[in-house]
Amino acid sequence: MKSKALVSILMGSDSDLEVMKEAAKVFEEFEIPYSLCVLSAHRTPERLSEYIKETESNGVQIFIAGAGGAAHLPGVVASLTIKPVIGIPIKSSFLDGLDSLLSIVQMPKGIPVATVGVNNAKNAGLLAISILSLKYPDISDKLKEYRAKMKEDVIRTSEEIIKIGYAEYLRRKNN
Ligand code: RP5
Repeated sequence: MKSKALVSILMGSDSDLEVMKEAAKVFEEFEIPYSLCVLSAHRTPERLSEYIKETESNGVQIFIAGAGGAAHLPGVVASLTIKPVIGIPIKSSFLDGLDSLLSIVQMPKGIPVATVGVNNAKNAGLLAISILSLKYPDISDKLKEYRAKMKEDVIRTSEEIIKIGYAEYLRRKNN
């Protein structure tokens, strides 16, 4: 069992936590140790830089960073480490997250950030797990099981809709 954090989850504000907790939940399900921290690229740049150094020297291998609006956190994290960085655009109040998405995805050549969909912290967690599975066979096995279960769930749903019809299926689902 690994005990030191392998993944660091960062976010620009505690208002991002409702979204970002979905990444944490994936790591809990896979029993992968992670750390979680609120730090801003704009408000706490020095602390952010120190934190990246500290967590890297403690063994963190992947950074996940979520931010909204002028969402510079993932890009700044990527500028401070050569570890993979996964960015999560957080849905913003004025532009629905398009500002966050473009701020994160349009990185300059040389400093990439792997960007997931708006608010899709779950996929960020799963992508991190996919990267970790290159190194850890136990994580790879769990990811294969996860995918197999997902496949079974879709097939079961499909069969149920065929059996009882879509209207009854929706009635039961919404009750
Ligand atoms: C970004 O601005 C944060 O990542 C957050 O998504 C957004 C709003 O921040 P607060 O107004 O909650 O501090 O820095």
